[in-house]
Amino acid sequence: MRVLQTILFLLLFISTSTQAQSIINVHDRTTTSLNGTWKVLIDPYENGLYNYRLQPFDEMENPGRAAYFTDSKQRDKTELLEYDWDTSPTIQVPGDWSHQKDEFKWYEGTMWYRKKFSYQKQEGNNRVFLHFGAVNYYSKVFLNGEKLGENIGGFTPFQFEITDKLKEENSLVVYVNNNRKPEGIPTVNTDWFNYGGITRDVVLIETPGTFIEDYFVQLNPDNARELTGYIQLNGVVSDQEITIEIPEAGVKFTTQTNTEGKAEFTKKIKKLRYWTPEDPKLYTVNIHSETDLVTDQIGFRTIKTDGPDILLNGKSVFLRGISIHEENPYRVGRAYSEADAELLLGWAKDLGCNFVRLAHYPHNEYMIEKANELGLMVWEEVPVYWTIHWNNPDTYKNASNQLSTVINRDKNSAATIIWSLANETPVSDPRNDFLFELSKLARSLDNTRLLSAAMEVHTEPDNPLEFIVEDKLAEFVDIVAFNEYIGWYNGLPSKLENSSWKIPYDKPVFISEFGAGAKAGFHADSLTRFSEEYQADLYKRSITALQSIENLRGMSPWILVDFRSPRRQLTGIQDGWNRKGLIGDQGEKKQAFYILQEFYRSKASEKH
Ligand code: GCB
Repeated sequence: MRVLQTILFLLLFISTSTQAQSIINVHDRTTTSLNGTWKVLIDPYENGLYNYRLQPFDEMENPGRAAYFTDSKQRDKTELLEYDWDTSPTIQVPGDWSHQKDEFKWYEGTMWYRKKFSYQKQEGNNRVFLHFGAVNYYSKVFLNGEKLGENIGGFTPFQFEITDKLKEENSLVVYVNNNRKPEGIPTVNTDWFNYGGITRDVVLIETPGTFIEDYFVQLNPDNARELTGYIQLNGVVSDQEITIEIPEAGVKFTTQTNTEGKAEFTKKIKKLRYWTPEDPKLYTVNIHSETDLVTDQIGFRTIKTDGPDILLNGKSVFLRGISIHEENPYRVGRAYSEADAELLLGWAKDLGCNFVRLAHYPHNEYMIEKANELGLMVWEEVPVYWTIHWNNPDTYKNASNQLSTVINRDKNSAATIIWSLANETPVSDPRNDFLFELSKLARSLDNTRLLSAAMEVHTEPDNPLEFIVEDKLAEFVDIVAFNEYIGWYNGLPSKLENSSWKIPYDKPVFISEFGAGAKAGFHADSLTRFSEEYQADLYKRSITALQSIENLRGMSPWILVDFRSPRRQLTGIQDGWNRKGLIGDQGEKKQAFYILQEFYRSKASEKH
């Protein structure tokens, strides 16, 4: 029976995992920003989407003027029209709605956005794409009253070609719904704030008729003297000459596209200055096709594991990490800009990190670009978090779409060394099948990075001090990562002193979370919950205890900065914030920040 179930499930998985692609490296393309002031209509009853018989306007041939996406305006005083975009309020894009207006703070539901814009193509046969960095969570996009399509997932890019749909004056209307859904990725239950809205940049990308849609330029993971990858054209595609050039490295060669517009290559190269945290060298890479040129800044490195070691360019590294949510505490809201990335990653550098875990969903592209520039290795994650619907093929399709979209977006990022499949998911056969399929998908898309997932520890009744990591998932990832909260959710920090570990895998071990809550500026003895002293003591003891794990090759404690979470209601202490940050919501460094900083400084000066 179980075998049959599994086969059926896998068939469903396989038949539902094809994806549409977004153009990569958006920041180096010809773009026009649609960021700025947008009109909004709050629509809890979805009046703009359904008539009073609950029939959806976007599935009707003639939706009529009541549908908000038709952007209609009262014709004369006799017409009854119960919305008016021109007099509706405004909001800034990018940016979540939750913290732009007080009345939107706790709102979960539908909000409509409208932007009017005019656009002139630079050249007659150029093409134009409408690209969204991310919209949380579910969106439908309409241009000049016509539906372009939909997207599910709040942290990944999507786009539509609008070449033939553009007019001189355009009305772009976006339906955004951030309702949490049991079958969603993430599901209804998380420990972060459900910021709604168009949370990342919106741009028009103009390309030549035939353009470089995608490319993968990486070192062969088994041979650092070899460059491998592909270029993918979109348009008139076969028999086109492609030139790849890395001027500073003296690399220049040509290759030819096949009938699908793909040009694969393998090229011997001289030794490069490999990307490392100490020397985050990025090379200018020019890719020319007969009609297009794309320039990117790419670092080159290899990353592998060998038994318990993580080898960066063949040398064992210890990942001095920290977990980060995509939030700017000063603005109280989703982080989305280059300045936000500088703030967050600047703090991580100050802490002595060479690694960041970008939890629990794909962060924006500025974070990835800055990490490449600053020399921070990156763990990227998809929001397969806690208890999701493992048996639902749509849930799998959603997860696999988010995973393949982020891999597609960041596959040339040297900093990105780990794709994480999940966080603290409860062990069961359907969960193992689901994650095994995701792991195969990730490996099929990218063989140049490592896989991991944040797993859990457990104890047996006869020995409550022996912490065990035994999980089928550990067998098909490269790094055995787990979260542990000994001393916070599990006893007091002194419990760490007598703890021992059973982790029966010949693989690197990584502690993806440990931590304790502390309100910045609250001082008491080290047994008082939420005092800085408690948190600092837990950090001291954790650092000592974790080092007794033989295969330990890194950690990313929870978390860099306090972040908003509706689960955290303790008045006067939490006030809606998860207080496990090493930095408070006003940028105050807590005592534990300095404990970890000292440990990381001493680790950095160790010779391997
Ligand atoms: C965890 C979760 C993280 C939470 C954290 C906490 O294990 O992975 O998302 O925020 O614990 O603070 O409880």
